[in-house]
Amino acid sequence: MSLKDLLIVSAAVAIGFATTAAAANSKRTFTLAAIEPKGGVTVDKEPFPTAALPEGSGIVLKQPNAEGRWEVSTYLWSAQQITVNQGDDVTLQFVGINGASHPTTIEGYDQSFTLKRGEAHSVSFRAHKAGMFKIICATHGPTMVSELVVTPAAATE
Ligand SMILES: [Cu+2]
Repeated sequence: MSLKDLLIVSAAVAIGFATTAAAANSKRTFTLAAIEPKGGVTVDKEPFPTAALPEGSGIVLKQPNAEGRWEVSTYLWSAQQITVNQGDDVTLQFVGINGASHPTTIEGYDQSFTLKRGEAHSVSFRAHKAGMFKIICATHGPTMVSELVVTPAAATE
């Protein structure tokens, strides 16, 4: 390998490192909507289910109405998992769509607030701690839980 070739390779490596370093401290923005997917049918097509459901208010099964229609729904954050890099500046924009109120905690990042329908709540922080942190609605367990995954910064950084 000539000196010129070596310089070209070195430059490419340097650019590669520069790109990696820039990516390690990015601004990341996500929207988590409080949603409630719903399904329903009449008992003449599908019988009302009798199997036990997980405990908690996160799954709602409504008895057949006068027309024999029953419904099932579940409360969720629209994103079940959010992955960022350690050091990223993260903004989570919460929007209340379904459900009157969601008392919410982001574990590990000391964030607690109540999200109401028709409102938005923005949380911004630097993801300084690597690990897996739950975003929990205290009302709608066990379904309304998402994961914030903070991947550790590379050891060379
Ligand atoms: Cu909730």
